[in-house]
Amino acid sequence: MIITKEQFKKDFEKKMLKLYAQEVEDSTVHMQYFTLGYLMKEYISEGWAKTTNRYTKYGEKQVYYFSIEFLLGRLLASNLLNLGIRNTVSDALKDMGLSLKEIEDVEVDPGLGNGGLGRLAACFMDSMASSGIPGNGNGIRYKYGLFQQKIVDGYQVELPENWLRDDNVWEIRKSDKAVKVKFYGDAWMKPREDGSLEPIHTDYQEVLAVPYDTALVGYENKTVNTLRLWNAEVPNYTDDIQGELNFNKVLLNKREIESISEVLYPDDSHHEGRVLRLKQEYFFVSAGLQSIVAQHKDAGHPLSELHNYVAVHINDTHPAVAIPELMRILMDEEGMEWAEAWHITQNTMSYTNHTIMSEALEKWQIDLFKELLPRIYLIIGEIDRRFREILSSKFGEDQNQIEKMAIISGGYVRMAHLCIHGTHSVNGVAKLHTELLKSQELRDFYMLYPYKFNNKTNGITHRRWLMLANPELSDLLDETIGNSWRRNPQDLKLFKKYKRDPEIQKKVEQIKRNNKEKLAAYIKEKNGIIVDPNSIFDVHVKRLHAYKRQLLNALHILHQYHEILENPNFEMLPKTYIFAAKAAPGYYFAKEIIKFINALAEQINNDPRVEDRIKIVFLENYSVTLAEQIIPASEVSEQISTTTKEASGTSNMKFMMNGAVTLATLDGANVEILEEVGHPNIVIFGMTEKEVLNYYRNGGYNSREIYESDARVKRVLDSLTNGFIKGIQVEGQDIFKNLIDYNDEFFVLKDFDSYVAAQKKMEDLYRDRFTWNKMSIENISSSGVFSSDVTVMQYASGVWDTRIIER
Ligand code: RUG
Repeated sequence: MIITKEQFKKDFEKKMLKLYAQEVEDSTVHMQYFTLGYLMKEYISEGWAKTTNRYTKYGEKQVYYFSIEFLLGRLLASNLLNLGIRNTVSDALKDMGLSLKEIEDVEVDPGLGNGGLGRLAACFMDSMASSGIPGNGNGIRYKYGLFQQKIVDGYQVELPENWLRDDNVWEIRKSDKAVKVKFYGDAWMKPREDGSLEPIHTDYQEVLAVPYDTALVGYENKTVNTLRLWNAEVPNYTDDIQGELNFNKVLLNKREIESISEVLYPDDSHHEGRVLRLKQEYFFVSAGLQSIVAQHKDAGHPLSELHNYVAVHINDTHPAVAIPELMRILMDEEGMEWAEAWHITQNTMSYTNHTIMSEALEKWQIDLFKELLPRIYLIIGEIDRRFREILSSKFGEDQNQIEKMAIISGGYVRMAHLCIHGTHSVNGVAKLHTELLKSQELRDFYMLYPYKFNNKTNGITHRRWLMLANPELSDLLDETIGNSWRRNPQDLKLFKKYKRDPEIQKKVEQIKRNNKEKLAAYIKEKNGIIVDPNSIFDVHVKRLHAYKRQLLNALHILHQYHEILENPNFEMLPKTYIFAAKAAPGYYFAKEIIKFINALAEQINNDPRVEDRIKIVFLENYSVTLAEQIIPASEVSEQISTTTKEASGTSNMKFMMNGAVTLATLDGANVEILEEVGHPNIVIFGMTEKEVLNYYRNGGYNSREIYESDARVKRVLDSLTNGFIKGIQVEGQDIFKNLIDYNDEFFVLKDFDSYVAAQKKMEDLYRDRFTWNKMSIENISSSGVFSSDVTVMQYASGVWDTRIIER
């Protein structure tokens, strides 16, 4: 959009007056944020309405991305950027004596996600809008996000993440678009006179799903897509209650109903928690599909053509109930026959798998499922019966094979199996991951449906992760290669020709230095730790999980500490190890690793013998906004998961785009990063995929042997249990047990030696400034292929069959 400074100032002053009855000069920064936010929403609204009308008018096929998480990050800065008015607004505010940066800092990160899965969904939303793809998000409007992490005495403490405490300027409540979702009750098939069967569902509980819409603004184009998040509310009982509900009962019901959209990933270690999770999943899926079908009918399109107008993407198995729910709507509400409904459903739905970790491939106990979703269970039963017929025709009497692949088996409903059978496309999120799905985890399904399997390597939006997070580097890119990379991120490769240019190298180094200084100031303010911007910033930020091996990193630091104590003249470049990670509340071992890292930090940071050669920082409450600050200041990107375990990773892409060098196992998208940058520009270590698979298949790994034969490993592990590291009596024992008595499931000790060597190699490379800066530039200029703009275009043409609209 085009707006002059003067016009903006007038609008801003008027809006402030309207909202707060106050002049700008008397306003607080809080008021300024809300004024600017609401004004932006006004600016966006015209384009938003036009886009929605355009989609309806031209009957364009629309994508609906169903996801349990959307980890959006702050929206003010990205909306200003995408509207193309960030500089104008910043200048205008400056004229008024205000600071855009300070105003942007008021915004609270939406608590709508946890990690890579949700962040990917957010990147896709930005990229779809920016690429002119008609793409909408569909999810839950959680009142509280995952949790707010505090570190107290080294331990993770979880507090409610009350992100909606103040107004959320970006959303619009659409009460008139509310729908009802049914839980519990009795469902059966009643014979009609003509012999056909009528589905009956009685005595159900109704929940009102009220949508809140948020605009997804495309980058300097005319597209504004919609993220629709559903809020669970008590229906207006006056029409359908026969007076038997007393006030207390209503209140009780209210609590139960509202809890559906209360928190992300409720604790599922007990029955009630598991019921709540399934409730959440069906809630947003049913509401989303009801509204999609209603819109489709309103536009006058025939239902038999739904799949030509609508693509529903199932992001991980959480929205898998979309398959039987669409069947229910088409059959029970629209009177369609099974065969036609199934054809439409399969052709509408596509599925992305994000992990080979079996614990994340959801399955539900039959009893729980049947009680909560009786009608949906009947439909899945029929899908399973028909699927078993297909399997019988392939595998004859091989009952084992049939049970292995069935959807309902062994007392469970298996959601991944449902997804593969009920969709037309199944994709993994990096080449290695997809190959592993095809050859290992989902091999039987690949044999059955080879044509459904495809790879779509993840991506990240360069607008947030480069343009917004690293404005200085963005300016340098504009100065050197022009600004075409902003619209076409693959043009970042033009920057490669500067890799040996001493002047540009110096500028890249200076930009990194400036970002490091800013992060150092943040660390000082938050953690009270003084870190040296001349030290190497070695960064490990992601969810805390044993397979991501924050433990390997911490054990290596402990090893370095021993080296220093043993040899006070031990030579090493000063290093600042930065961690940030949330552990799932019920994941005890992950929390112990957090405590271990903090205990290590406490001891090493305060040991004068270390002479500041090592500093460890654990930044609490990792979030998108924090990542935007950490990543541009990072030099070493720790991507050290056990090979085969990380489906893709996306922070690896963000780091390289900001000039960090990756220290990696050949896992997930690290493999493709290596393909892009080449061996001289990345440091690879650790077991290969074949080795890992061999060990898992044939055994033979004995972690105790390593402990007993490698003196460094022994020294490190013993110091976990002998009181050498203070304050980890319990944690130290547990970590020791995990690595030795339980044989180190994630090969931490097996990879220890090569990790130590890789760290050493990194340090040597860093010493040579020319080489390091060259590597850094190679990484930046090779990162364009990892823009999610590229990924969503691949989905659009290969999976969703959507067109790009620029009208
Ligand atoms: O762990 C994976 C990451 O490797 C991947 O990059 C990301 C996006 O595809 O998804 C993460 N993931 C997987 N998050 N949750 C799961 C399993 O439910």
